[in-house]
Amino acid sequence: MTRDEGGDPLSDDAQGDGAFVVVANRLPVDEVTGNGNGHAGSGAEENLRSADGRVWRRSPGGLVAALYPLLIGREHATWVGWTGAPGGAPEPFELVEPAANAADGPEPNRTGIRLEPVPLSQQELDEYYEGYANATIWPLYHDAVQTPVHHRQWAAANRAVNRRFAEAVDRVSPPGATVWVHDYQLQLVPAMLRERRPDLRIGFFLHIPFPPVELFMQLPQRLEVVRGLLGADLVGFQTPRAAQNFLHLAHQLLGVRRRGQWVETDGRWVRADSFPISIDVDEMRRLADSPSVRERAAEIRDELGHPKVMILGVDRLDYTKGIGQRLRAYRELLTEGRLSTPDTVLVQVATPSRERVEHYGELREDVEREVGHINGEFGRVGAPAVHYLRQSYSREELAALYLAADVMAVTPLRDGMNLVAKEYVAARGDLRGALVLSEFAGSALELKHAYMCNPHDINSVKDALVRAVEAEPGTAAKRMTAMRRTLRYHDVRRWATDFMAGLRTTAEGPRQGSGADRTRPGAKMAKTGDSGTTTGHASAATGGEGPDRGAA
Ligand code: ADQ
Repeated sequence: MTRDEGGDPLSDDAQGDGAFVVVANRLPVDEVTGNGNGHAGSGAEENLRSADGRVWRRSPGGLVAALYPLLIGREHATWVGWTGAPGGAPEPFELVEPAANAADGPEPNRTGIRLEPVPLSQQELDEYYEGYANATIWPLYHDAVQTPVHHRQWAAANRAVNRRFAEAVDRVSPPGATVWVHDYQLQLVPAMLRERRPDLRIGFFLHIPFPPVELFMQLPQRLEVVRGLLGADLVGFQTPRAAQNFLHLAHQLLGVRRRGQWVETDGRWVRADSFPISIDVDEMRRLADSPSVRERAAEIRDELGHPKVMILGVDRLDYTKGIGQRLRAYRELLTEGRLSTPDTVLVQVATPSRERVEHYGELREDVEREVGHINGEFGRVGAPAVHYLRQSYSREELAALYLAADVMAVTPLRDGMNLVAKEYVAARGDLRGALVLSEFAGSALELKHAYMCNPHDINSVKDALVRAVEAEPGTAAKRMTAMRRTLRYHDVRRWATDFMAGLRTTAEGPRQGSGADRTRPGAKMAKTGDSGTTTGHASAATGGEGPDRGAA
């Protein structure tokens, strides 16, 4: 997609000269080396090329899918991030695409996206990325469904790498530029950047949940992280609950004055609010409507042996996604005869993810063992009960899988949003298919007509699966229609527009009457430094007014 096709969600951005800098752990591309790295991508995703002739491919993942369409074609767009390979980083470069057809002439098309690579050594990757980001913060922010691991050395590496990112942004940002920092790996960047560049307008968006106060209080670097986020003008979250958790925490931990969605810190007002992310709805619709994808969907059913019911799961292989719970629910349904093979088949696509982090290796073993059990018990020659595909796929193949599936099972134990659920709904222009959705996914707040389940309760997952499988076509179509209506007005452009509009208006601060001033005299707690303790935090951690964990 190009930005010309649907207007520019950032065009009314009046900041500075319109310069726009995105900061994320990863650049939006992977380098294609040798035979193409074995990735099953296709089409435009494999056609990106930098000026020095190196070939790049759009990387898979929620953030990239969301932001790439907003940057492409922009004159002053820089993306600061890591290339994906340890060691020295290449010189900054601009992405270009080969001419799409002869009419474009021999000149490749400029994308306008300047990539500013940030180098990371192998040791930094171990400590900052796999350690602090993915073994400390990730589990802590997902309800501690795995025990967070704390190492002071990881926290030090996190600090050093966040500083390097802030320095890179400082280097590439013209005066008055708008900077949008993304996600849990870079929570210290907003404050580090503000210290160097008070002229910048800084937004931060957290793609994962923000935990309730009592959980967050476990983090040894809790003060540093909250102060880091408060360096932004606008801190965006996926859900209102997450924003409330953060506001409540800032008030409790730092004693900052609060007014509605705003808190005052160092003489500035910072807004925290929810901006639920979405997908490029038109792209998914177009894909699902294309004859080749439709043919491929029919072919998939054919290859599966024409089952009556195809259930689909598509997830990164992550313990938050509830893949184990889903498999267990499916096995019990087969055992009890509420579902049967070969009439029913489960296709589980599990993208390899964070394989060097210990919990992930264990998860993979558990999932593969369970798949083996189910197939051993319920499979037949040529007709396994579970098709387990630990691979990445092209957008086209994913769309075909969505179209082929009667039931889409999205059962995370906790998820910031979950784009797969939205992609499935966007793909089902035929109004067929049913979505089983965890009430602990951010998307459950919008996709209210899904078959909801509590993945912590296997019976609940089983019941939702059976209700979805047995759904009467008219009812399923009504549910799908309602969910598609919601998505139509909440696509990724709307997300970006809302966030950027919110960021612009932070200059005005909270208006009088925009919310109650929740400052309570005496609420301020004594602070003893970044890793120190606070007096009175026990009451903050367990205070009755603290938001609970329920997502829906
Ligand atoms: P993720 O945890 O990665 O994202 P999700 O929101 O589902 O989860 O996004 C995954 C994306 O990767 C989807 O666009 C999906 O199509 C794609 N994908 C999944 N499996 C794939 C495969 N095998 N091959 C190719 N592509 C695949 C994080 C947060 C989420 C939040 C997003 C965006 O954890 O809660 O919704 O960021 O903010």
